[in-house]
Amino acid sequence: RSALRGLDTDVGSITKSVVHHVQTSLARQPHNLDDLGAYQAAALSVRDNLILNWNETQLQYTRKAPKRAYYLSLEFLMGRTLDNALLNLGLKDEYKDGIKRLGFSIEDILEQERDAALGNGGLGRLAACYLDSSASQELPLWGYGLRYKYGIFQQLISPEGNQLEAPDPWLEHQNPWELPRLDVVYDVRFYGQAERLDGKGRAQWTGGQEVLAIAYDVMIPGYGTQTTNNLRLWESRPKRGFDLNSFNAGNYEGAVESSNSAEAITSVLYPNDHTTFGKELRLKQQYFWTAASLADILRRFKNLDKPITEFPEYAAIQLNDTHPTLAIPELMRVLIDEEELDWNTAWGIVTNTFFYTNHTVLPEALEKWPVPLIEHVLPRHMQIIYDIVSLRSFFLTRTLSDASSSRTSVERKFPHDRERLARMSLIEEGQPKQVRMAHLACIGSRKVNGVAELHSDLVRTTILKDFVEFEGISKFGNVTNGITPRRWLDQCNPELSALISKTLKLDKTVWLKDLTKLEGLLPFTEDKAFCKEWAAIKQRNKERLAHHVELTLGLKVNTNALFDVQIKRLHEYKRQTLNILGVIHRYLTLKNMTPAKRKKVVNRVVFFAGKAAPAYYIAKLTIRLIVNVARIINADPDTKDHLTLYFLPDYSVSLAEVLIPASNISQHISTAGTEASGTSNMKFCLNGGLLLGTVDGANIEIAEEVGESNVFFFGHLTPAVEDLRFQHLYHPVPLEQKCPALAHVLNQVSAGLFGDGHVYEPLLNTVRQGDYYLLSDDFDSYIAALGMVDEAYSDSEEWVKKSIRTTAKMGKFSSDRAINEYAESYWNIEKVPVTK
Ligand code: 26W
Repeated sequence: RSALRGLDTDVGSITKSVVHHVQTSLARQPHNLDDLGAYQAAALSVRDNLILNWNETQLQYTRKAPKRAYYLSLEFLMGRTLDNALLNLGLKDEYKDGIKRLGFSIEDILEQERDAALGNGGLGRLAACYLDSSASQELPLWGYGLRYKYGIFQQLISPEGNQLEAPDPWLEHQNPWELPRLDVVYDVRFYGQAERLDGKGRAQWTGGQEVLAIAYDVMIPGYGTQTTNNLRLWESRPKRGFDLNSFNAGNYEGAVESSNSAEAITSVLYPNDHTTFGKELRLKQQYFWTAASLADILRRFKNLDKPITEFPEYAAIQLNDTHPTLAIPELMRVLIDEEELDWNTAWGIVTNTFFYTNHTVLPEALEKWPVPLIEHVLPRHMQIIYDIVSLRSFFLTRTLSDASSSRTSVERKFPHDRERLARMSLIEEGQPKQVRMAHLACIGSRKVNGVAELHSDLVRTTILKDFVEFEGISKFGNVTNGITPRRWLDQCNPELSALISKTLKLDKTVWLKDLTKLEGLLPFTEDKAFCKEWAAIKQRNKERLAHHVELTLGLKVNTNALFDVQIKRLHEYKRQTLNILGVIHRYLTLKNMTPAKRKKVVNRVVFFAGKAAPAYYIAKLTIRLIVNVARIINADPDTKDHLTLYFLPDYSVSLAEVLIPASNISQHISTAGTEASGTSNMKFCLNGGLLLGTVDGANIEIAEEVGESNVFFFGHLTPAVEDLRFQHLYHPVPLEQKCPALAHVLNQVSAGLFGDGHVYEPLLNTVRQGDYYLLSDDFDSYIAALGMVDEAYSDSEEWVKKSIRTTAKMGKFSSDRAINEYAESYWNIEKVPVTK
């Protein structure tokens, strides 16, 4: 099988093609080549295949002119491409052989590739999974994002245990996976003046700074299809290289300054998630990207020669969180000022084009931009936002035909309810006034969704409650997140994938595209040989991880212990602190045991990995505590056979691909109601790791699928959280009384068991004072749940069955299911088979 067009795919031809690229593209000698060179040549050879499929796909899209969807995301956390491309093309074995003939090993070559890490965490990785699924499902979808020169920072850990940040120069060696499109260029304006022209809301925007947006295309191959979709990333360039007038006046610095500031726009990914900063450069990124993407989408539509009012019949634009919300006033600007449409027609088009996905209900993560900043950077857009608020259409119904006839306003629907008006306004009063981007995204969109059932309920009943009451519930849906089983099972766990194919007697191309087929594994929980093989693969994956730790940290890991993994961005709501305090509790308990008793406990190795936002002090302190706890307990001869702990630096997609298949249990322990969905929970379960978690996000739906007896739940439920926080504030109970076990752990840290206790006071105080994330309320049940994990793990036969059942019930969480829900119930797009 091969998805190739035109190129020969026998091993001989592949070898030839790689050698050809060594000699021509790289201008090097095949007999004098290192792994990096071999990687580059192999990548270029694979790329030739992708390009042919890409061309064919785009040709079909142009010819058939279907409705298309566009996924606007500031982050695409793609990871590595070569292995994925080989698997999707069905050419892994051929290239493996071809590379071997040239004297290289495919494993070593794959390791040469740097991750494309243009994202922070869940939101960016979700976008990457959705691109894979769109191509695999033959759906006409393009991604639009920014081509950051520097992706997420590289994390180093200092000897004291502090996180240090270093830049990520991922483009240092050429990137074979992108095609510069120097001919696809748009002007983007900033600053300047906006002058109103007439009473119809039209205006002219002039002056200021103009910047060029240049397109780079990244090919997205589908699995077992010819469809190869596109991810278009914009790079900013100065419109004029430098200002000759300043140069001639002897002002060299001034002359290069404008070029610096233009290039700055796409220079770096902002490394914070869940906190907003209100930085001008971030606002410029958001506008630069939405303006270029919309111009590109509009140009493509105009080639169809249809009336502009039909735009929503040809384009659906998905807003990945509120980051691209400026696309809403930008489309209004183009339609009114350039296309000269009247306001209502323009608003009708806008509200039939956009779709908004919310990814978090945490208040500090909800974007707000100061009105004076928008006025300064985007004066015309500020006018339009004010017009949406006051003048014209604040909350028209969304059908084009009756836009003007069925005009209703909040005031008319809820007379004299001034508080409601203030709550719903796009502008938050204060010093300065701020634009609430979630409100703008909501009223400017056809539909709004959350990313797991509980989260979507919270969106409907908390942050957008007033909008539900005003616009009706049917606009507010749910699409539970998903993950691509290609990368997150076949690629990262090839042995398990092979065992599944063998057992189901199905080619992997079948079950990887219909993941519910995994249910066919259920009867095999009774098959001893199968269970044994299942367990052996998990064991080998643990050894692979141990090997990685030895290579990178020089430490030997006990692979006979239970592997317990928590890997995600560091954040108080995700409660890594709960985990590390639990580890300390376990350590103290072990210390108090006799050696004979210790021998009876389940041995455990705990892994942490994750980055903290560079300015997030408490999160960084948590890393420091983890590293120093590891230093002490890993060296304690009394306990080190029973409990060890590792913080693996520089968490990435590639590291996740090693960690996830190796886990026995993974932790997803956010305070109830705070984690919108989580997606790594799905990845662990798909790889037969069990889940220890709170009743939050997609954990709930995972438990519904696998059955509560196969997950370890603990902690308070969402409805209790508000009351508990109220009690913390108004009826605080001393920690020693409320949770003595936790109080003892905190005291030991304070007393200096893990180095200078002083250092950790600010972190410990988040628990002692206020305890916003309810560690003291959940600690006892957390420890109890860990005990239940130990007990279950002791019964190794039953554990393997749980593991198999978990994998078997993961069908729902394929991103193919999710992308099809978006296609059908949101975007209204259809498959476009690509065949000649
Ligand atoms: C402006 C700062 C900022 C940056 C990123 C605020 C918020 C974000 C993201 C919305 C945060 C994020 O990544 N949310 C995660 O989205 C995943 C995919 O839906 C979910 O699985 C995670 O639960 C959610 O935390």
